[in-house]
Amino acid sequence: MFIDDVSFHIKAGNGGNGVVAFRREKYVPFGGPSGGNGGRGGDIIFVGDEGLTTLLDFRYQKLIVAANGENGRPKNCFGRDAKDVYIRVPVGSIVYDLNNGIVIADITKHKQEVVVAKGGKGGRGNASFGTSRMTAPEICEKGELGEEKVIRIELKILADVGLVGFPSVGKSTIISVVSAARPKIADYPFTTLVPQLGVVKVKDGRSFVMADLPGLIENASQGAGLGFQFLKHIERTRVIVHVLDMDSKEKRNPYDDYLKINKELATYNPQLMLRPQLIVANKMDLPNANHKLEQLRKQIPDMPIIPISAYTNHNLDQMVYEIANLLDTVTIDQFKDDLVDQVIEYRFTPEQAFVIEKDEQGVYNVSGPMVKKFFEATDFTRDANIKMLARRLRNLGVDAELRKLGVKHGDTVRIFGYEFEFLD
Ligand SMILES: Nc1nc2c(ncn2[C@@H]2O[C@H](COP(=O)(O)OP(=O)(O)OP(=O)(O)O)[C@@H](O)[C@H]2O)c(=O)[nH]1
Ligand SMILES: [Mg+2]
Repeated sequence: MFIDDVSFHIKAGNGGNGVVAFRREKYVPFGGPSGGNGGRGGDIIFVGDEGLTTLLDFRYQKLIVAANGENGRPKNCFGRDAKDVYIRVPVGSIVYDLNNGIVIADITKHKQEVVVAKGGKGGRGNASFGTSRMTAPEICEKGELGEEKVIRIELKILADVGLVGFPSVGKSTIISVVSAARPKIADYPFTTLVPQLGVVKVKDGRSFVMADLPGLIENASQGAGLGFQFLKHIERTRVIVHVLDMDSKEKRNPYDDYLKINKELATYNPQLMLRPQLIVANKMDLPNANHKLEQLRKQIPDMPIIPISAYTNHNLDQMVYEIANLLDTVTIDQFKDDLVDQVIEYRFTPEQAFVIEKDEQGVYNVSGPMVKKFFEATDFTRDANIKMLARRLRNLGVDAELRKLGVKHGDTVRIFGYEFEFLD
């Protein structure tokens, strides 16, 4: 089965907590703070793998988690960092964050690595807070939470050239004679159910990747046949090779086929019509083929048409050569815009400051990623930690901003659901 669209949950590891501890050893006169830091939570990293061609492995996947970092321990022992989790995905995978629809990874190369969920940093233990003025700090941080996302992976296979055409025109036969790919070949429609990739070597040393795609029929762009699911795979090819059967048993005419397939491509995505196209007139060994080729040349005088027979291997070298020449005139970047609407490089949460909003009850709501980070790092069971949070918010400018907004002694300030009294 060919699976090219899956969604599931991912959760990177939380950072381990820092701890509070003091050294109390027999012969050490001044036992200082000795609580170690927590370890880092594991990242979830996607890696491009050219050996994979479908997302089948993810079919039953609901959740991928990375382990949490270990908590810090006394005697300055740091918690161990958790192992990162590496997940292999096929080259051509586009990863979306379903919360905002943004593309968080576009895996286009073998072994390309992208962190799709970042593990939390470990919290600091009290040993990290000791200074000459504060020799016995009772503060420690909780580990940062690992990122959690619902993602969708869409696979759009990557090939230089895509073979398109009606079923049974000979697409699979062509790829089988010009590359090492061995797809199933038969004279019934929709023999090919899964895109097949093959590397084609040109005699002059050039090479390119060809994709044999399942056959298209009229209204494929509306979902007829298998077409729709596979039309998207054409989007990422640089050159479209349009294969025509020059003597179809089904009494179809090559020119009509040509128009119909182009109409489906245009309906699916008008940008596809800007893609360089080359017509391959196949099955030239059949009796009526020469006559039909003459006609076709008159009907489409401005398009290059290459007559071949995949069956007798006639003219294959020329076909391969022409495809390679056409490929040399286009770079994938020319199509970048219509490939993925909005690609962003993976970035850590922007550490912007904070937002304060006053609601009808006169409560000041403080939010923002930085505040959230401090808040989550706070272990509220220790007074010293709460004081540290207050100090951090003050340093961030939260107090000053609250005052600007008119906060008074005794007013309520809400931070992520927790309410505090503002004390001046
Ligand atoms: N006579 C002749 N028959 C051919 C030629 N190329 C392919 N065929 C035959 O046409 C039939 C269909 O070939 P396929 O390669 O499976 O066609 P396809 O376009 O991949 O078809 P789908 O996968 O169903 O879309 C098979 O019986 C082939 O043997 C050719 O050059 N000449
Ligand atoms: Mg086929």
